[in-house]
Amino acid sequence: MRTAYIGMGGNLASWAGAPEATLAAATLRLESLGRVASRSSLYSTAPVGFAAQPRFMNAAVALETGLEPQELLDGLLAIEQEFGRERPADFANGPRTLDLDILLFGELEISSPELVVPHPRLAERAFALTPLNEIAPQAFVPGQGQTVAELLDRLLENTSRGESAAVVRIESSVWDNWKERGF
Ligand code: PH2
Ligand code: MG
Ligand code: MG
Repeated sequence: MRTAYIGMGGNLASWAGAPEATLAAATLRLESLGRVASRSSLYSTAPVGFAAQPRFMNAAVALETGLEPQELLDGLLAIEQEFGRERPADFANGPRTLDLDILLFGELEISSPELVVPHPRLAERAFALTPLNEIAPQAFVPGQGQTVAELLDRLLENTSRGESAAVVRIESSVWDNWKERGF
């Protein structure tokens, strides 16, 4: 068994409802791939990469799993599809119902055409590092030689003030009660 840290994001409604409901419902579906050992809070985040789209909801989940990396990736892509994820070939950072990314997979380093772990842009992305830091500050990020908490400190030092609206923790009863909604 290993612990995989999954970054979740979305900024379009799905059949489950608004993005926070999609993330809650997707967490339930993650239990088909392992055991959800912990979850971060929910964050409202400014879009990165392509600005003219709604804000995202982001969160991170620790998943204890016996799956191999490619099996986990296949499972995550299938869950994205269940929630209506579309992938236009010419529009990489556009709006989506659900994105499930493997941020870390134990201390594995993977570099295949389908999958790169740790996530190659983790160290640059406060919307991924902030929720991850909540549940795994001491997790070691192979390739960076630093922990999650150290990477987030470094990122925030290099981020100008005035960007405090970029990642905002949100109270959400749908997210808190993910097991009770009965999606
Ligand atoms: N995901 C992206 C690109 N930009 N911005 C935010 N705020 N949150 C995301 O999850 C996100 C993004 C590509 O996966
Ligand atoms: Mg992503
Ligand atoms: Mg993705």
